Formats: sequence, structure tokens, C-alpha cells
Amino acid sequence: MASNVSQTVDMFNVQGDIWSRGFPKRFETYYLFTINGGDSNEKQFSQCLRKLTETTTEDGTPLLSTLAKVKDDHAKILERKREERNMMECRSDVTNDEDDHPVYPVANALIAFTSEGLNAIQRGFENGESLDMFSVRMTNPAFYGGMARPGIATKLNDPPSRNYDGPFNNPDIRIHGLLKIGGSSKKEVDDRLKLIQDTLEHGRLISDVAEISRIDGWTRPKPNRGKEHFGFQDHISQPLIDGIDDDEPEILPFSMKTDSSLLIVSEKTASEAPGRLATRPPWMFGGSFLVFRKLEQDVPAFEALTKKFLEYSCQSPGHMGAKLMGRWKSGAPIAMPAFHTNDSSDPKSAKLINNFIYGGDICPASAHIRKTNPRNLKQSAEQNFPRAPLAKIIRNGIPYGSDYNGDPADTSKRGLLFACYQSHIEDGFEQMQVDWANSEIFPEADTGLDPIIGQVGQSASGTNGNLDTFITTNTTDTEKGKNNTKSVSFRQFVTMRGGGYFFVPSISALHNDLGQA
Ligand code: N7H
Repeated sequence: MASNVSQTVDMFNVQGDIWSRGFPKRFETYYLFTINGGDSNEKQFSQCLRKLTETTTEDGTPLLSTLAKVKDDHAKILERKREERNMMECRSDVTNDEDDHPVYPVANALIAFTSEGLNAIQRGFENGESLDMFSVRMTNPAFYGGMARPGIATKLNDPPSRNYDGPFNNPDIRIHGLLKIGGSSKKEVDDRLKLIQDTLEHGRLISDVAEISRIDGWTRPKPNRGKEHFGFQDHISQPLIDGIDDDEPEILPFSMKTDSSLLIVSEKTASEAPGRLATRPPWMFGGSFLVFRKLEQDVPAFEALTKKFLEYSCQSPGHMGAKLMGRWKSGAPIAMPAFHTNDSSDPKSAKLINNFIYGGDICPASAHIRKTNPRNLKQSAEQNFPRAPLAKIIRNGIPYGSDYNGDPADTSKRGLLFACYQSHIEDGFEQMQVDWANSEIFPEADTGLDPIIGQVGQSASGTNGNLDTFITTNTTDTEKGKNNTKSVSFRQFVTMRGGGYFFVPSISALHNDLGQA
């Protein structure tokens, strides 16, 4: 099992979205492709992949971004903001507030592959070279088998694939690779996509997976920038990596400083778990696993539930929302005494607050942020869930769809393009979704499911089942007693509409191992 010792991360080798801030973006696309087989295509794809790591835009920017480049972009954006404010002679203190970013044209891209994609690349190798896919499979069965592999699908409680959105609703579709491109505008993103597609010889060596081969997301317009569709501030709490996130505000007593090997594959995580018979091939070091899920959000249903706040002894729809989420819409954590009953009046600083632990049950144990990061687990729970400390993920998703206009007749689709990185999908995303969010006994009996992401499955006609959970209703900070707990049951209002498991190789692996001369 991993210890707390951090490893050095090579910022010039790791792809740039794999850290707490990720790509600066107002627009992002996920483009899915197939590597065309036959006629030595796979070999030529591999050659083009190497070329991709060497190719730049006209102004010399590499087509794929390293972590160093993305970090530099964030620094430049902040600097521009400072300059603009100074020019306007409005010299208020500039915080790390990048909600309005990016303020200058920028795009960053990442490439990732499914296990089928890696197998396709390997088919192009000659002279006995190999990616050692046996070891990849043995050490990463979740990645190798995919999100719909037998056994896991029923635990994730995902809907049947026929109810997914295109391009995920056709089981015959072969998804080999993914480009995740984020930037300041659709134009910047489209331009970068085109350059990468040209380098990979789109049409000859790679093809779109289906008629709809890209999924676009964008940050919500002001005043909801930085908020997801239910209206909550997102991107607050992330695992921080030594040497990379050192300039983030220190968060004591609860430190999110995380052993980088839980997020980025390293020598240390090569083989550490009992039952994993092989070791990870060295080409995987510096890479990370990407879980992508298109999660549709039923905003009217969420609002209808929180309007019934009186039934659950809450004081307002906002208060009930905070009980379900663990944070008020501003981001202020309900677990902190200042926010037990009221949202913060200072949203700018509320969204930076991450310095708290849980005590008592003002914040229900089922609340989304407490379920997915219980911070200070009780000793009994630690014993029952020994792998809990390994569940660390970096989340870098983006909303999709138009804003809900308040009219219940608005049936257009919206949600979150959820993306998270980790060095083990079983320990990271799957542990959180299956063992925690979908379980009514995590971290202890009678907790109930995560009301935001818990999944109970769908009927044959495609209707979501009822999700049962508990929220605590009192305003005194006592240890959990059943007398202050209300059960809540409602039709699950987040629905999975497709996704996949990908591996994001390091730049050197793309050049030297997956890429060929
Ligand atoms: Fe969640 N939301 O925007 O409403 N999430 N999430 N999530 N989530 C968090 O701290 C949301 C999803 C985690 O350290 C916040 O950034 C929505 C999945 C984790 O305190 C908000 C969806 C998984 C954290 C949301 C969704 C997670 C977290 C608070 C789906 C993993 C950090 C803001 C539609 C399986 C917890 C913040 C911590 C926070 C929202 C999905 C995990 C507002 C709408 C699928 C680990």
C-alpha cells in the first residue's frame, strides 16, 4: 500500500491536464477516434504519433501540452488579469481567482488511449517490440476490461448502453483514442483539433468513431461561471502534489497533499497490491488513467426536491442543497460553524475554503463531498474500508448543454463532462462510485447513498430508479443520532450517458514507446 512519501513529478513529461488546475478553459472538446487497421496503417499511425510529440503550431507551441506549459499558461493568465486591473486603476488584491480565465487566446491538448487502442498500436510494432499488454491487463484489470466489463457494470449501476448518447450507444463502435482539448474559445480548440487530426492523418490513419465523434463542453456564462448546472461552485477541492501545487494556499489542519503516485503511475505503484501478479511496464510511468463520463443532470428535478425543504426540516432550498452537497452554492462548507445554517456572504472567498474536517453530523455523512472525500474517517470505518486512503482523484471536467431557463418545460439536455485522473481506476473512481457513492453503508450503516452521484440503475424502459438516502436535520453539532435523521427518497437525477477508461501516456512514452521512428 502506498505510503505518504511523495515522488518527484517530471513536469516536462507528464501531460498537462493532470494536476489540480488542469487546462485553463472556457471551451473543451472530447474527440474520439479509431485507428484504422490493415495495410501497415497501425505502423504509420505509430510514426505519426512520434511526429505529434515533435510538432508545434506556427508560433512554436507544442501540439500536446506538458504540465509545465499548462502551469505557465495559468501564471500568464493571472499576470494578465493583474495588469488589466492595474490599468483600470482598480488595485484590489488579486487572488487565485481565475473564474474569468482565459483572458488571451490559448489551447491545450492531451491524447489518451483505451486498451483496444494500445493493442492496435502494438499491432504496428516490428522486431518483437511490445507494450507488454499482458502486464497492463494484470496490473490494471479495470482499464483493460473497460467501464462495461462483466461484473463491474452491475456494481456501477450504469444504464444499459442503448440508453447512452451517441457515440456511446453502439456496442460495435471501436473507440481507440481520445483527444481532450481545452482552451479560451471554440475557435482555439477547433484549430488545435484540426492540426492534431492532420498530423495523425485523419481520414487515412484515424477515423471518427461515429457520426457524432466529439462532445463539446463549455463553462457557464456569467454570473454562473465556475458553477455546474445545479448551481454549485465546482473545482474547489483537489489533491495537491508536492513540487507542483506548492503555491496553492496551505490547507491545515486537513492537508490535501497527496502522494503523487496515487495520481500518476510511477515506479512505486508498479506493483503494490496483493493479487497483482505482474508489474507495470516502465513505459507507463509518468502516465495516468482518465475516467470520462457524460453525466446528464436533471436540474428541474433537483430544484423540485430542494423546494420541499420543509418536509426535511431544512430552512430553505439552499439549505437543503447544502445538506445534499456538503457545500452551499457559493462553495462554503456546511460543516464549518460559520456556515451551519447560512451561506457565505462573500462568495469570492467561500470558493477557496478547503481547510476543514468533519465532526458531528451537521454535514450529513451522505453529502456528496463527504461521501467522496470523508477526510477524517472514524477508526472503525478505516478498518472496514482499508483501501479508502488510496481513493484520490483529480477532477477536471466541464459542464455541457445550455443553462436551464427556469421553465419546467425546458427539456434540453445538460450536465457534466466528468473527467478524473488517478493511477488505479479500481482504487480511485471505482472505489468512490461503487463502494462509497452507491453504498448505503459507507462510511457506516444507515448513511444512505450519495444523493448527487449515487446510482441505483434503470428500468427496462429507461426510467431511473429511486435513490434512498438520509440527511441530518438538526442545527446542533451532535454525534449522529437517528432521531435527527430524515430519510429522503427521490428519482435519481444524475444519469450516465456514456464514457470510457483511457490511459494518458507521458510525452516520452508517446515518443519512444508508442511512437516509432
Ligand atoms: Fe463531484 N457538482 O458540481 O455539483 N462535486 N460532482 N464527483 N466531487 C464536488 O470541491 C458534482 C462526481 C468528487 O474533497 C463539488 O470541487 C456533480 C463523480 C470529489 O471535499 C461539487 C457531479 C465523482 C469531490 C460537485 C459530480 C465526484 C467532489 C464541490 C455529476 C467521483 C471533492 C466542489 C453530475 C466518482 C470532495 C469541489 C472534497 C466535489 C459536483 C460527479 C467526486 C459542487 C454535479 C462522478 C472527490
